[in-house]
Amino acid sequence: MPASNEKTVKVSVTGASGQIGYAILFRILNGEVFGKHVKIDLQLIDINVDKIQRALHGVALELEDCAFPLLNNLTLHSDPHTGFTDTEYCFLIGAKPRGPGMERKVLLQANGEIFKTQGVALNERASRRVKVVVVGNPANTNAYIAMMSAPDLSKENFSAMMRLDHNRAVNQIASQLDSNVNRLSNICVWGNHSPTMGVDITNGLLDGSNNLKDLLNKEWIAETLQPTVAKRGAEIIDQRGLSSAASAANAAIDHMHDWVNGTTWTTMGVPSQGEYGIPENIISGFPVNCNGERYSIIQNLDIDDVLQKKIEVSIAELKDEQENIKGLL
Ligand code: NAX
Repeated sequence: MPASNEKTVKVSVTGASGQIGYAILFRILNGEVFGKHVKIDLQLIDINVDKIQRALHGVALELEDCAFPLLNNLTLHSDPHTGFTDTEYCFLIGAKPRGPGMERKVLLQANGEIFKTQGVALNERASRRVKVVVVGNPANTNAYIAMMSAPDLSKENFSAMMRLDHNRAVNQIASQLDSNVNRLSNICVWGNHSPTMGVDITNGLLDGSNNLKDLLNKEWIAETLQPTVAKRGAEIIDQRGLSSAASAANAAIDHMHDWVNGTTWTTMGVPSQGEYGIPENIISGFPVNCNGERYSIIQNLDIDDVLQKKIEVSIAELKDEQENIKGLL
């Protein structure tokens, strides 16, 4: 018999039969986001094309076959309105991939329409406390579109995943220092989830007290760290023949886990309220703390000229993306 005080959360995942979906669902049901004692009503959403819906049914069969004790209820949807009903935690992963020769503008438009529909559905159906992380690319602008299409929800409900860039940076730094990632703190990534993002180690620490600024040289940061993180996605496609999936799923789990459970100093893509001169509503990577309920952007940090220039370039790219989808909103 379940204990009467047992908690159940409602979680929605779009693009559930895709690569990242396949890598994330089993971990969510294993308790890696909400804990080992929180039951889950899982609402899976993918588009209504026969082959894809069959694939989604196949994923559902496998989820059932895991006999996860935390799985309370599993439902499959092609309509986000039903898939988002009362949802409290939402992973927006599904998006249209960039086809060969497809212009970025065309991709922005196609995905813009998807995220507008999903924003409207969240506005109508989701819990007012819903936490949304957008993974589908272009993640920051898709999150902006969903947020602007959901006027009855708080802007704080929406975020974009910058955690993969963050994790990539942390791993590179740990490896350069021949250290462990656990010994590093206060690192973040600013701007867009794209090669323009800016890795920031200005406040970074090793073992809580040694400044990374004193341990890493400027040339390595500019010539190795920054480009390695910027091009990592392309490097993985080149080597694996497919885009990053398990590491992206892992980053989405880290993102939601820390938002739900609290943390100090991580990176989230969240709407600006004018912090650091970044225009209002631009969804940029920021250093944040989370208190288990809400995130807060860390204020009053020093930004040197090199980083400032990088942030400006990345924000200009985000403004350009917004300009391209203006007609949708
Ligand atoms: P896949 O093509 O394997 O899967 C995408 C799934 O989304 C498919 O099953 C598709 O049918 C579904 N889908 C498409 N439109 C939908 C809609 N309107 N509603 C619901 N489902 C829909 O892609 P995958 O490798 O899983 O990547 C998913 C997205 O993540 C892509 O946009 C990708 O570019 C993006 N990524 C974002 C990252 C980030 O750091 N923010 C990193 C990894 C990844 O590249």
